[in-house]
Amino acid sequence: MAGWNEAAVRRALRLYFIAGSVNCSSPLDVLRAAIEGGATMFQYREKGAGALEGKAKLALGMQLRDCCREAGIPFIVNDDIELAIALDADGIHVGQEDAPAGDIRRLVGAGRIVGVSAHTVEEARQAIADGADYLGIGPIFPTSSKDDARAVQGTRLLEELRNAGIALPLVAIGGLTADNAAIAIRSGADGVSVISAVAAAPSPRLAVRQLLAAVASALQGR
Ligand code: TPS
Repeated sequence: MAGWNEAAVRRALRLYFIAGSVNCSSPLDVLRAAIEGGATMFQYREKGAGALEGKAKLALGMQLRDCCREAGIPFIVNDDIELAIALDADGIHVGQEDAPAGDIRRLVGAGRIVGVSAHTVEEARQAIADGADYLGIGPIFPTSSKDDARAVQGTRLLEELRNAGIALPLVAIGGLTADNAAIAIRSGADGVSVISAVAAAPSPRLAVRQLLAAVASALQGR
């Protein structure tokens, strides 16, 4: 199994696209376009009203996984440990409401990426102690893509974590677009994670390109 060291994870977080069948009518087409645009990582998140279950969830996951494999970008499964293992995913992302990160790390072993959503410095420290490879920090701005999203927190936590000396790869999420991505990067994020800015864009390929350009120039100026 591929080894994902910290530098590789940090690079992959630059433009982390998340989607499932609830976010767009053809996730596979949108993923292909996002990869053409330069997406560096993908999370299969099959959640919300009308989300696929069982065999249909697995079947779409296989297609999306194969697409990521072909492109050489990490394929991450949201929340569902059984699915992550069934799909031989490169990793899994869990929130604070999901299984504890320590349990997830024990179940998936050292070879897979474990990502954890954190909303406070305490949650971040716990996730790191539990063996997280990266943290998802947000929502930075208001989001309509997550029903149970926490309160908007701006860039405060990103700054707090970096000021506290936490060096783990961090990805910003929540309402991010090409117009505001630079703020998150300047505040300490290694990249941005998006659903709607790409999944609902007229051209997902162009949306990714514009996001990447914003991230790259903000990283340079840091
Ligand atoms: C890496 N999460 C927080 S806000 C949000 C999601 C799915 C919606 C963003 O949509 N960090 C990572 N993965 C996750 N699944 C979460 C956090 C949870 P939009 O870009 O449309 O605002």
